[in-house]
Amino acid sequence: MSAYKVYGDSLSGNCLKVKWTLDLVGRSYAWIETSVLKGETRSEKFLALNPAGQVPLLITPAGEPLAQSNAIILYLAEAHGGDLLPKETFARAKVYEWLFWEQYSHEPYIAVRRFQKFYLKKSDADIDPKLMEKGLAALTRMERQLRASSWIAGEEFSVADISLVAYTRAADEGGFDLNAFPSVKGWVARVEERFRQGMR
Ligand SMILES: N[C@@H](CCC(=O)N[C@@H](CS)C(=O)NCC(=O)O)C(=O)O
Repeated sequence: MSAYKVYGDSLSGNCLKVKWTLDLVGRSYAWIETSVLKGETRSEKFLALNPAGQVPLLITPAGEPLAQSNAIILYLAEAHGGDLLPKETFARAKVYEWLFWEQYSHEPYIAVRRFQKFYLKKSDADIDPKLMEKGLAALTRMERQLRASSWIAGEEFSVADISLVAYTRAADEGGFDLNAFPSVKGWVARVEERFRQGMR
């Protein structure tokens, strides 16, 4: 069976979600480095594959393209994931809850501030203050959750942890101090350990 292909930028947390999930489920893949900063996501060739002009983009072994990081990791978990999605319906729905929240209330602030500060080298004064305010609100919500449960969506490790760790682990590059969120910091370490164990 031919392998998956991933068009991804190694600097992007959204793309790393796909890499980590493929590594955890033990599927082989070809990684096609596609640089956002060099504008490679806007080339005619890439737009023909993903008209949204964004990475990550998964190409299945059957040649079908699939975009949106959380859709991709859910697909991989359903297709091969074993224990990356709870079997019980409500527990699974809680995973979806966190995945949708990540895209609406976390990534647009924490990832965007990191991109502007760390990659575009904008000064704090040139960054919309709303990004810090909303990013801190997202980390505060996670801190509360992770004081009460081992993993973000409950007592089982899942694709919600993979999704949320992607930009949380790099939040300091966006100017967020994770020392103020000790439960989040401990969880990041546990998720990273899980990646190391799973990929041995
Ligand atoms: N909601 C999308 C966001 C994808 C996204 O924003 N990708 C960025 C890199 S992290 C990108 O390709 N930007 C290039 C562009 O917009 O031209 C996902 O989760 O996959």
